[in-house]
Amino acid sequence: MSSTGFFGNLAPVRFEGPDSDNPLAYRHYDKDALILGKRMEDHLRPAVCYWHSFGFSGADPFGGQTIERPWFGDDLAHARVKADAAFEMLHLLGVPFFTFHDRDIAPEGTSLREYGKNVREMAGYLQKKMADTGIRLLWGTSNLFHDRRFMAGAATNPDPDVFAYSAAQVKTAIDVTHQLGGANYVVWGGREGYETLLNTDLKRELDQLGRFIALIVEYKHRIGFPGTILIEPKPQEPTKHQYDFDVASVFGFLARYGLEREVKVNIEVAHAVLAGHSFEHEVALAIALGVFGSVDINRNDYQSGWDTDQFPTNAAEMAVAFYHLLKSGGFTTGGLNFDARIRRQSLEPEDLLHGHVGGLDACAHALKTAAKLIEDGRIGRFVEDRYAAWNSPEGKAILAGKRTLEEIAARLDREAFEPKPKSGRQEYLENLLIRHL
Ligand code: XUL
Ligand code: CO
Repeated sequence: MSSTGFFGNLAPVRFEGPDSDNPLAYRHYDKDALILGKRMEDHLRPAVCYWHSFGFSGADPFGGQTIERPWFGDDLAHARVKADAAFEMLHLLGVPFFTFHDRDIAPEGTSLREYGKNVREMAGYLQKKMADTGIRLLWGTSNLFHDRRFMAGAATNPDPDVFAYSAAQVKTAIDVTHQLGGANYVVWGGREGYETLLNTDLKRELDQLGRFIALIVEYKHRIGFPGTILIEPKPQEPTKHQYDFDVASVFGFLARYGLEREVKVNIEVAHAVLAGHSFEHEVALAIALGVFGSVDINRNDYQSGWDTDQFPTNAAEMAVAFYHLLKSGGFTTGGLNFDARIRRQSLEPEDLLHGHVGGLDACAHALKTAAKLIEDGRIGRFVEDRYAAWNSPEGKAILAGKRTLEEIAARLDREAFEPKPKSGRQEYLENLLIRHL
């Protein structure tokens, strides 16, 4: 691959094993190593995101740009330099997937028509790079939150013209995601929520959003896009309340609009934390409800209260989620997207590599730990034993709806038994997890 010069003489990152002291080597991520009979890369399906990695300028609500990039600029020439650097980084990291918003890959131009033309032009540019390198698209998405036209929502806007504009923009984004063989298409409702109920018709906005997602699903089937449509839950920020709050509320929303078999969730660790949940809770619930799709593996600061999108570092925490994921059979179309950004003081190109190397290594470490827990089998057996009594004829009859409340009460009256509490053994189970780290 020809070098853009941006990464200087940084060499491709290699697996060197847990004893390596090289800060730009993988200590756990060994993509071809077999874990439970499957390559590590095929388990994790890691992806670099375009927006934070190549779009973040370091700006925060208190200050402007700190990070300089040769591709910052609003024309197609800059967009191509950005794409060159992105593919160079994917190559250096040895990561198989990337993700993007329409706005990340192409300049907006002066009209929606020009925007669409730019997005299609850049998709063609990316397609050639993908063919040359074998790098694939985990998902595409559309940015329906940055421009001021979306300030009162995209699909949930009081103005149907904004709904229509958003639909047209999404159509192009799905078209190019399909063209590039994307494994999924993500919907994140950045402005789909409200700032105050004093100006909001909640029911109407939910109906609008339900219709919008249904339009996407209908279109996907019409064009034969084989990927999964994903919704990414987030409780708040930028709006005070986002309708796709968490996995439970997204499931309720999908069920209300008859979409629960068509759409799955893209769970972000940082958003789970903002919702007051743990990452493993969101993953386990999505699996239980049959809507698990993919993961944005960036973590959140536990104190900040806003979305900090940091690279993951805590293998022990992630291992619990990965354990549930592995038990459910692992990813199908989904993967681990690093929707993570370096800090605003991380100015050097190599900081981008440090973030991804450490993040991917933490994920690989968590995967290995989760696999060991499965091989060990004690946690699995403990949970099975814990519910074993439900396999009794009476337990089965209750669940199958073959007992009324009166019949159950009459049995208690007849048999007059006292249930016997059993230890939940949490400390023992937590120690098993730590031992396998
Ligand atoms: C925002 C967020 C988005 C989505 C894609 O918090 O996570 O970047 O992942 O739109
Ligand atoms: Co995200």
